[in-house]
Formats: sequence, C-alpha cells, structure tokens
Amino acid sequence: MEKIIKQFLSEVNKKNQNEPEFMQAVTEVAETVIPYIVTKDIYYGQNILLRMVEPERVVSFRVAWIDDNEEIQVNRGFRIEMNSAIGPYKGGLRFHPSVNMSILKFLAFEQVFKNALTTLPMGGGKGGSDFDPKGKSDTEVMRFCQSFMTELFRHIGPNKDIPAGDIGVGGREIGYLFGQYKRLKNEFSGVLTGKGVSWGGSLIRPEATGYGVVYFIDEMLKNNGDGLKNKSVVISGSGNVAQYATEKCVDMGAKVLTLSDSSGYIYDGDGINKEKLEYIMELKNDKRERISEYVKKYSKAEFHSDKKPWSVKCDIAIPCATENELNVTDAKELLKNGCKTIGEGANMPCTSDAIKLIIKNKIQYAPGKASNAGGVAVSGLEMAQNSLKYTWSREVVDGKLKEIMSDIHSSCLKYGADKDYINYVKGANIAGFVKVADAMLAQGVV
Ligand code: NDP
Ligand code: 2IT
Repeated sequence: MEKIIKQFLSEVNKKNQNEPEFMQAVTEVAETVIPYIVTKDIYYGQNILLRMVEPERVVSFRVAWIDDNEEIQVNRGFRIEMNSAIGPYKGGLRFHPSVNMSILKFLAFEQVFKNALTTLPMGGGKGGSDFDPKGKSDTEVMRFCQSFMTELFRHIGPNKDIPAGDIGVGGREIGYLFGQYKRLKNEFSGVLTGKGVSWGGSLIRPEATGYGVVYFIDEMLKNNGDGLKNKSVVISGSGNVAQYATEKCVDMGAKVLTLSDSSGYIYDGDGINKEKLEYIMELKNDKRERISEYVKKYSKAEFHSDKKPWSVKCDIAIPCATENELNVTDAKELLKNGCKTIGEGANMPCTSDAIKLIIKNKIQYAPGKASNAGGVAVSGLEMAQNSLKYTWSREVVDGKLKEIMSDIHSSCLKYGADKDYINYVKGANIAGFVKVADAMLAQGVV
C-alpha cells in the first residue's frame, strides 16, 4: 500500500514542483483515500484522484492600481477552478502578501472535499491576490478590488463560479467587488456570497464558520457523552472565524482564554466574555488595530509578543488563523497540558507531523475541511436564497447550519470510526471523495 501511495505522490510532485502546501494537502488525502480506493472495484483503476489533483482551470492575471500617493502598484490575481463535478466552482478569495499558486491550490483542493461534505451542490475553487489590505486606506482597497474584478468578472458567474471571503476579504471587500461586477455586467446576481443583508446577503453568513466549528466540536464531545460547558478553550487568530467561534463558545458555557494575531497572543485568565468580545470586534473590524491593544483596556490580561497560544493549558484548542500555525512542538505542548479536543477553524492549521502525533495519542481531532465547512455551507444557503429571491430568518439559517454540521459529523463517523478511535481525517476525506468521485464517474472522462 505504501508503495502505491508513494508512487502516486511522486507522480503528482513531478508536475507540481515548489508547491509544498499543495503537496501537503494532497498527501493527507492520498494517505487516507488510496487505501479505500484499492478496496472498491468501481474506483480502482479509474485514476480519479489523479484527475482530482489537476485543476480544471487556473487563471493568473495582472492587477494594476493607483495608490493614494499616485504611485502605480502591481499585484498578481488568481482563480483556481478546481472541480465542478457536483456544482459550480465555489470558494473564497484571500488577500494576503503570502498568497501564491501553492497556497491557493491547496485551499482549492481542500474546498472540493469540504463542499462535498456540506451536502450542498457546490464544486470547489479558490482565488485571491498577494495584495496586503493592512495599512491601506478604504479608497485604496476599493481601487484594488475594482481592478481585480475588472479581470475576474469574465471568469465567474452565479452558475459558473461564486467567490466569497477568506483572510483579508470581509464585508468591505465583498461590497467593492460586488459593486464592480454589477457595473461591468449590468446585472444584479448572486455572483458572490458574504454580501450585505440588504443587498442579497444571508443572515448568519458572517457568523457561520465560527459558529459551525463550535457546533462540530460539540458534536464530537456529545459523541463521547460530554459537552462544552465549563471547558477551557484556547483560540488563535482574532479575525472573522476566531471572533464568532469565541462568541459561540461563550454562549455554550465554555471559557475562552486566548486570541491572537500575527504579532502575538493575549491571555485573559478570567475568560473573554461578550463585553470583551464586543471590544475586540470594534478593535479589529472597525479600527483595524492590533490585538495587543486589548491589554491596555483589560489590565489583568497579558500580551505575549511574537508567541502562539498553544502552551496555555486548556481542554479544547481551536486554531483559527492560518495554515501550519500549529506544529509538532505545539501539539506536544497541548497534549502535555491535557488538551483533549482540537477542532480546526482555519484551513490546514496543523502541520502533518502535528496531526500524526495528535492521532497517535488518540485525542479528538477535526480537520478543517469538516469542522470549518459551516462558512461555505451558509454561502450555499445564500445562493439558494438568491435563487429563490427570498430571505430566511436567523433562526432558519442557524437551524440549517446546525443540521449540516451534525450531518458532516455523521459522514465522518461513517467512514472514520475505527475500533477504538474516530479518525475524522479519514472519515472526512473518504466521505468527500465518494461524493465527488461518483459524480465524476457518471459524467465520463472530461
Ligand atoms: P481574517 O482575515 O478575518 O482573520 C485572519 C486572522 O488570522 C487574523 O487575526 C490574522 O492576524 C491571523 N493571521 C493571518 N495570517 C497569519 C499568519 N501568517 N500568522 C499569524 N496569524 C495570521 O480571516 P478569517 O478569520 O476569515 O480566516 C481565518 C482562517 O479561517 C483561514 O485559514 C481561512 O482560510 C479559514 N476559513 C475562513 C472562512 C470564512 O468564512 N472566513 C471559512 C473557512 C475557513 P493579522 O491581522 O495579524 O494578519
Ligand atoms: O475556506 C472557506 O471555506 C472559505 N473561505 C469560505 C468559502 C465560501 O465560499 O464561503
């Protein structure tokens, strides 16, 4: 078996040199899905995984724009259209200086499996730019978004490819992107999700990823006869996903001890309650300041500069910042301090070595493609509402989100429950694969 997996990975690697994040995502899937494929006659010999690692289409383009000093700036824009077997391409846009082909291909690849798990008809894609919104004025961000969309608009559409937000792309950016698309096409359509509620957005979409990851963790705990009440939680990041994961943890009776950004983490031993979270939301979303400001207002809290929060003792860890932010040393630290559950809010935040160690120690671990699927799931519900030209209430959308997270948990159990351990990585990868592979087989070699 190991030989077959190695052979497959070496073939993929030959064509995707210098793409370490993409190869990391493919390796994780290959290691869990190939052993399943070889036991199934319908999949074996069809080269389905080899087809799935090849994007259906990749677009790379120049984004030129003029900054506030009237200097011409040039960024690179991308859209990876990975797989459309079960629906139009769907996935976020990331604006961050680290964005490159490898990072977007790993995100697009994961998105294919994640979207399949939601049970909604969405294929997988991802895009973005190496543009850094940090420190830019609103008008600079607007000019960049307009220039970006002036090329992207010809590749997307409400039945073709529907982008949304990700790191560096929130409500403000989606607004500017939508405005430019509408102007270029002269049509009001559901071409993006994460829109404002008064212009086609869905209630609960901003909250969905953070709420969803906590609902998923609750499912894992319930499966063990446990719950979130009185649990201590360590969260990284302080953006969209981290904020709403914090809110839901507090709502469900857990105590959130940390949040972070790329300059360090804050520790609040009394717990980050609703009032403190409101302050953080204002700090990060309106003022766009650093998390270190928190300790100026709440003097009992500590700021640890240039450090990650994984050495803080906790029951549950929820990484919500970025890929590979939790390595094997961090995992050892969490295990040593008695952490029993890890649920990924971010995409691929744990390194492969960290995952191997976590699984070896048999603690509960949910990979992002299962546990952070709530965001894209509510994006799918936003698309459904746009098609119906109707809006559902908060309660209706939240109820559907809960049900979807619970269904994803059941799918993971179906394919990942071994004798004495539930391997959610295996469960999520095989469940996602089966849905996409069946559609690909039905549609022939295309
Ligand atoms: P935001 O831009 O709102 O927030 C990102 C947060 O992560 C910030 O606190 C940021 O700190 C921190 N961060 C980003 N890059 C790094 C880095 N290289 N090192 C340390 N910290 C970093 O993004 P989101 O909250 O939307 O996204 C967070 C994660 O969740 C990403 O992995 C994303 O792909 C994933 N995700 C998001 C979904 C969504 O609906 N938004 C859906 C599913 C997954 P700083 O401000 O200092 O950069
Ligand atoms: O990684 C993700 O799932 C997202 N950034 C959300 C994608 C979406 O289309 O809502």
